[in-house]
Formats: sequence, structure tokens, C-alpha cells
Amino acid sequence: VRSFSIIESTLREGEQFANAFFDTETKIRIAKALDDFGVEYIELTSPAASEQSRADCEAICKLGLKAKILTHVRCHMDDARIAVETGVDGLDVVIGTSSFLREFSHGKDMDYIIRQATEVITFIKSKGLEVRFSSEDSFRSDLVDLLNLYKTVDKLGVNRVGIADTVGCADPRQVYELVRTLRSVVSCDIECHFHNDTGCAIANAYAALEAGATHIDTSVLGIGERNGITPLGGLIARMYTADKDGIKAKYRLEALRDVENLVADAVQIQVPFNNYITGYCAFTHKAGIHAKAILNNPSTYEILRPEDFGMTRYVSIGHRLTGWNAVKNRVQQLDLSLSDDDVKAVTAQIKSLADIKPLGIEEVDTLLRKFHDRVHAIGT
Ligand code: HCA
Ligand code: CU
Repeated sequence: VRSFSIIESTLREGEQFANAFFDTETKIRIAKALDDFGVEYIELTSPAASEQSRADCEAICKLGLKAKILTHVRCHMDDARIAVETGVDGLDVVIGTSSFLREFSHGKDMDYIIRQATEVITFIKSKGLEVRFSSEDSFRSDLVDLLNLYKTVDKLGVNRVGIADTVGCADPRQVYELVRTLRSVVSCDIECHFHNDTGCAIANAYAALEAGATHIDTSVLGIGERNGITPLGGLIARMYTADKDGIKAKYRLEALRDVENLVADAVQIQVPFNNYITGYCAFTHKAGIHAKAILNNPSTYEILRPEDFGMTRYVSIGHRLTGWNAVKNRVQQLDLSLSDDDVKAVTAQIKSLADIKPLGIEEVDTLLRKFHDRVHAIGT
């Protein structure tokens, strides 16, 4: 996969999450945390949405972050005029192109869309700002219409065209096909935005990059409209697996957990137990066979190195699936001297107790210490 940029949309798409209400101070903290992590772009809610949205957009532009600041506007001169005055580096412009949106949302035909796009793009460019033009609901739009539209805006000199799976209906193969086709039609960059209604948002982002996309939209923990979009952490996990050194060089990976905790607090949710990288069991190994192998060489059952993300590995031993190698490792950590036969015997005890109820690590440690004392008392 070639190089790519993240367009981090927690402060735009994420604001469309049911629980989200970000006051100015929270937006600034999130923007700074994202910048610290190293995302290339931060996308903000349209300044045309409300007076406070406009003021917040200006405040974030004044922070002097490394990340470029974008705002997201409808393909409309009224919105574009307000947005170019906020101090943003660029505008992400969007219009609905599927027959659903054309019929039931804005009611405009393709000729109208092309005229409107031309006016808005020309205006933004005249202000010297970066501009992306995207269709909404791209996967349910007519392909010929779409390609015509993108060809036109490419000639107008947009920096990027965008594809959005607004309803989360696309699968990775469809994404690959569409991006590949688009790649052969335009010369500008390609941005992609994937909703996660059917669980494909990360895989679709990856397929898009393989097909030649250059920019991926994310939000922290995937928050957004309905069940959200490609999560930042999940995309990072995927891309790290494809190009570990590249990702480690581009982003400050230990900062991922901080930004996730910050956003989870702000929208009053817990980080899910099975979250990519930072979920509480993401690096917990349980079955005896896994534990043994992990202790010999973590790569046997870990594709992500926890230490690269400031996380730690945990080997769980107080349960009925445990094995004596894992118990032996704990015995060594506690600096107890037990023969392998002793360790096997105490493992059998742990298993039989854990058949009734799993043991916490303190209970296991107490058991090991008592066992050790008994063995050595008999010896003397
Ligand atoms: C929406 C708009 C959008 C826009 C995506 C984009 C979508 O809220 O419906 O501009 O890249 O999913 O289509 O988020
Ligand atoms: Cu969206």
C-alpha cells in the first residue's frame, strides 16, 4: 500500500454521533490530541451549521496545529462564502448524487449539480484554499453520472475527489472496483469515507488504499451518524500490519489511547472491551497453549506489538484453560523455587478450583506462595 493521509473527522462526522455535544474547550482538547497523535488533517463541522460552530472553527484554526484544518460544507455558495472566511486550509465539499438523495433530499438533476459544483469549486480555488469535491451515497449513484462529474471537477483543479459510502452498503470488492475505475479517470487525489453499518468500514478503507485512494476519513472510536465510520484506531491497526515501520514513523502511536479516552469521556461511552489495540483484552492471552507460545515468542499469537502502542501484554492464568508453562512463568516472576513437577501439581489445583470459579491474580499468587511454603517445609 502506498502512502496515505488521514482526514480525522471526529469533530465533524463524530459530532453527528447521537451522544456527541462538544463545547469549545472540548473541541480544542480533541483537536490538540489528534494533532499530537499526528493525523494529517482535522475536519470540522460546517461553520454554516450554527454561530457557535463558526466561532469554534475559527478558534481551532488559530491554534497553529501541524495538521491542516478543513471544514465540511454542502455544495452551496452560501456555505462556501462563510467557510472561506474562517481561516481553514481547505474545504471538503459534498453533494448527494444517488437517485435517493436527488429525489428525496435536494431534488436536483445532474446538470444542476455540475453547474453548482463548478461555481463553488472555482470560488474556493480563487481564495487559494484546498478543495475536495465528493458525492454522497456514491455506491448507489449512477456510475456514468459519477465519472462525468468527477472528470469535470478534476479539470477544474480540485485537490481531491471523494467517494462516500453514506449508508454502509459497500463491500471491499465493490470499493476496489470503483476506486480503481475512478483512478483511471481523474488525476487528482482520491478521498474515501466509509460508514460501518455492515462492519466493512476498515476493510473498505484498506481496499480503497490498495486501489489507489490517497486519503481516508476516520473518527475516534468510529463515532458518527448511526453506528459511525472507519475508526481511527482500527485503521491504524490495519495499516500497521501492512507497513509497521511506515506507521510508526508517521504517527505517535502511544498517544492513541489518550485521544480515545478523551473522546469516550466527552461523549459518555466506554472504550469497547474488544476495541482495536486499546480494548481491555486486546493483549490478554488465556488458553494454556497460547500462553506457552506467547511466553516463548509473542509473535506466535500477536500481530500487533503492545509496546509499540504503550500497551502491555497480559497472560491470564487463574482459569480452567490454564497450562503449567504459564503458571511456571508466574512462579518465576514471584521468585519462588518450584520443580516442574511441583508446578504441574499446583496447576492441577488451580484448574480444579477454577472449575468452580475463575481466580483473580491475587488468589493465584496466594495459592502459589502457600504451595511453595508447604513444599519447602516438607523439605526441611
Ligand atoms: C452525511 C454526509 C457524509 C459526507 C461524507 C464526505 C456521508 O452526513 O450524510 O463528505 O466525505 O457519509 O455521506 O458524512
Ligand atoms: Cu458520513
